[in-house]
Amino acid sequence: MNQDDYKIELGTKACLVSIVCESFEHHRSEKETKHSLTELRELLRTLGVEAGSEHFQNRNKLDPATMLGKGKLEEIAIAAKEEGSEYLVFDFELTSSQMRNIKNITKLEVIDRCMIILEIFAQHARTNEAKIQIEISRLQYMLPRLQSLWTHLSKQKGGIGLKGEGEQQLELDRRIIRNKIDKYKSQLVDIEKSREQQRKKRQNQAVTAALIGYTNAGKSSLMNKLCKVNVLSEDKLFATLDSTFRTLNPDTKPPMLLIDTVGFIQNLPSTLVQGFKTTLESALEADLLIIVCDISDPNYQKHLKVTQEIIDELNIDEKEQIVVFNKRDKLSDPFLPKIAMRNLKASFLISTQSEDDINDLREYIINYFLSKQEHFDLFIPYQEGDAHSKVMANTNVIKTINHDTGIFYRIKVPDFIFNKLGLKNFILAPTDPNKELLNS
Ligand SMILES: Nc1nc2c(ncn2[C@@H]2O[C@H](COP(=O)(O)OP(=O)(O)OP(=O)(O)O)[C@@H](O)[C@H]2O)c(=O)[nH]1
Ligand SMILES: [Mg+2]
Repeated sequence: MNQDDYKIELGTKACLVSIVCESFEHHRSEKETKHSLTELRELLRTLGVEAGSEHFQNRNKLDPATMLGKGKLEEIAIAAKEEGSEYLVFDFELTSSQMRNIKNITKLEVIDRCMIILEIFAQHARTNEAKIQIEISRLQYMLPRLQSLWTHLSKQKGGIGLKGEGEQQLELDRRIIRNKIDKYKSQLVDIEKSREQQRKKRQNQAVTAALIGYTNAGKSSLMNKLCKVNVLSEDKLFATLDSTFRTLNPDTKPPMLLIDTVGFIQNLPSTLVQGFKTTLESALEADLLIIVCDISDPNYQKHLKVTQEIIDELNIDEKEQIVVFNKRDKLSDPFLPKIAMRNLKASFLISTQSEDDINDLREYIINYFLSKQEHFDLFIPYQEGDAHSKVMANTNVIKTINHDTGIFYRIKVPDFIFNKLGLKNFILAPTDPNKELLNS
């Protein structure tokens, strides 16, 4: 069996199914369940699958075999067939046997939210690393579910059962998949090594801010506008699956870089969380976290919460953060931003469509980084041509005063850069009377 064999066919239609049950470990209120179903609808749209009717059942007790009750499933199956839905998409992770049992009752193809997200990720991955990570996640997801996937396949291929030869084949497939996972993992180790080298290089030569936040918040659009470049931004969930670096301001020294990252979503498949931590690790190197949030989304608070949870999980909660509330052009309630921004230390309300907003934010970020740099006062004799070039090329010159024998400089630069420039001998002593010149 090839993992590409099992795919949701594009252009098909699917019914959305969920449950409200307090004894379910992923229990959500009825309101949250409905919101999540709306998000699932968006995920299906992104994948190119038509979303049909939505169903959920309120239950006191779970049925571990089928989650929802048999009667309810039969009722959903009738509605699905009537509207032409071939799939039932469950908004939570199903086990292999649950999938099989539900399929037996409904006679419809059964998939879950995880599989939808995995499919979207697979469609959108661009770099080799992202592709491999998603392949690993897909295989890990498939491994315990092979049997039910096999039933689906054998039906597709003309009803070959799963007896005898089928069982052997299944075992063989499991082994092939495990081997593939191992192979991909070792490829990833190699890629991560070279990524680590690039990261070290960048850390020494640049300061970075990472754009992070819920999927579709507008991170890539913001990156495009702030850096005046073109990173793919689309009204699709998970348009960006790789970390992309761009220069925010080429005139500052060292250059300031922005990192665009993969979007977050609630209930990310557990197999993907691990894989994608690597992609998000580029945020680990950032000096500043810019959390982007679509304030026009009714669930913006939930989105912020999910983002904060992932920040905590990555152990980067100590980093300095600013929150950028985006899409203010879509807001109708003028009080909402006041409420949203009330308890936040540094926050902005912007629209990526407003040039003024973008300019203000860019200025804030640049000033933030400049404020973190240190002042150095230097005197460099004229004959030290090399030192003058280093100052001009690697530091932000705030002030210069020409003297008979050389130049006084006041520069701003992070100390880790200054220490490497070999200019320490030219630093003016704190008591040097010429310091007054630079202060004036
Ligand atoms: N109305 C409005 N739409 C915006 C604004 N900013 C971005 N968008 C739209 O929102 C959609 C998503 O934008 P992206 O920049 O792709 O979002 P993202 O956060 O990078 O999404 P992922 O890569 O999926 O995580 C696109 O259709 C953008 O055109 C804004 O300020 N106002
Ligand atoms: Mg993006």
